[in-house]
Amino acid sequence: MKNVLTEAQVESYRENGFCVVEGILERGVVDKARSLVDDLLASPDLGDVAEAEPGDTTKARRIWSPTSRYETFAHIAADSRLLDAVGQLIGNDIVLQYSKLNVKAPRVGSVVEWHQDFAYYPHTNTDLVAALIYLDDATRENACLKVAAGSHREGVRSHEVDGYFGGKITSLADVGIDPSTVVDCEGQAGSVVFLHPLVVHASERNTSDRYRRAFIPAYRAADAFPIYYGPHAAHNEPTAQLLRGSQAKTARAEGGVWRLPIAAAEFNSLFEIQDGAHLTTGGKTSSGYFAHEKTAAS
Ligand SMILES: O=C(O)CCC(=O)C(=O)O
Repeated sequence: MKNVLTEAQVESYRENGFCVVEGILERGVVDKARSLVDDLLASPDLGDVAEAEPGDTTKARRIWSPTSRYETFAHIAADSRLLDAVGQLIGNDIVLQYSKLNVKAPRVGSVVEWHQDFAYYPHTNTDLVAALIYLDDATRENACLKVAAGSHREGVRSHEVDGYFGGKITSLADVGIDPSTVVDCEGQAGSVVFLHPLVVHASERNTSDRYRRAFIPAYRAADAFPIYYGPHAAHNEPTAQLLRGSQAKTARAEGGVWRLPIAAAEFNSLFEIQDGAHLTTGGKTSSGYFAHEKTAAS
């Protein structure tokens, strides 16, 4: 195991809840991934592979679980330098929890509202890290990620809307976050933004003429186990995979009280719950984990 991150980068992650790192992945690997996504997005019908932008079924905003579908992404998620870096943040017994690929199409890309990943996927401890890998150069103009620096230090904030999990923090001020702490995570294609699971982050609509696409493998320490098995969290578990080190024989628990993401109806994605679309499209099926089921008519 090598030290891929500098001490300053590790320190920045601990202090601020994130760090942006260039040069971990080889350029050719990132180019190959981008061209695979170009080909996919050129396909007239993405079927079950992607979630479309609302109102424009020709444009995808999310490609589901790319590591389960495409070797190119499975290889990147298991890249030894990337895992070396992840190991510096969460230890060297590393499980790939899930993966996704967010597509912000030119002049379209949906907003991602302020949220903490841990609010969606609470675990027994907080040694989880998402690696957001830009496939395109990302700047403010094409809606790079924004992070509220240091916001990971105050636990899980409320993501409730009307008494149920709504997948977002409606206003930074409401949860006591100073807007001046917000940092734009700009980076060249191939840069990796390592995100602590409690850091509050978001991104704007893409108002530029350029794509902003990001592949996001999410990792956890092998001894971090989910404590919530509602459908949106449980569906990741069958594909969770130990990538390095040993399977845990014990679960490590951090003390405290964690909020559970109990939604009013089942949802397919962060976008859907943040929009409230799950309430009007009827979600999917009823489940013991939901407080009640809403239908298209409600
Ligand atoms: O792609 C982005 O800008 C944000 C990604 C994110 O926070 C998420 O999908 O949970």
